Amino acid sequence: MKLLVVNPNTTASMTAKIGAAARSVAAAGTEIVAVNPERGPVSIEGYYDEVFSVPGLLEEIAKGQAAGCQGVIIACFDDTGLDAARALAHGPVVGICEAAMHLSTLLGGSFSVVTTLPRSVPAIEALARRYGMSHHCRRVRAAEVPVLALEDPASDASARIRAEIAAALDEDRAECIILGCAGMADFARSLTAEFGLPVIDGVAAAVKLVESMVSLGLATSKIGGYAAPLPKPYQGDFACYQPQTLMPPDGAKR
Ligand code: 5HY
Repeated sequence: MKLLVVNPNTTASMTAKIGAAARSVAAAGTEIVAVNPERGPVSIEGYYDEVFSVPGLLEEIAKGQAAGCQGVIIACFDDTGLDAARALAHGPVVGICEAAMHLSTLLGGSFSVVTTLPRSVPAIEALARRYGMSHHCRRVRAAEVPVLALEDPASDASARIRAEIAAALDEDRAECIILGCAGMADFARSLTAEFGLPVIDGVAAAVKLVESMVSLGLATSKIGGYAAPLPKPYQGDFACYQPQTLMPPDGAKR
């Protein structure tokens, strides 16, 4: 099978890291196609960045689907554009936050999330409520690490993340830790060993969940809220995003 992993920000080095993390857990028969949009924010830190990452995300999903991808992983911990992506895509679409939270509940009774900046915390808390995880989520913590500091080997990002995990163990009674940024994907295995509890990376969790659904022949239900977008004119610069343009009925390559 072929799965599409979309980093909705436009930082190629982060996309490469995410792709490597996805390939490290993918099954032998699973091809991972890791992409990012050409247009949009270099990192997603809060609601405003998030909105401007969605058009590029949807473009990449349309291209990936035309290239034969059977499932989609949204590799941003805000699960950016998840509902629109599910309406657009034919196969299953999973965001890394939702995947990590569900996987965590199968491993422990509670979790804390360690994300990047304080501005990202409210959105993740809202996702926990939306996903029915409020009674599992002990706390969403910020390590005070800008997203792109995770791309800088000279930064103190790793030390800050580990300090926040230690605080979560001391203060939250968390039985699992979830890494709250796709850019942390390469830390999970070493942190699990170092701290002696499940430290979950949403990229890996989402890849295995989408793999499972595709192998079960399951896809997003299209009879309700995730029904395919209705063809209609979109005026002005957004004409390229009108459903019949972005996803031509004949599935032609864009
Ligand atoms: C992410 N931002 O996973 C989120 C994390 C955050 O560019 N990729 C980003 O800080 O919200």
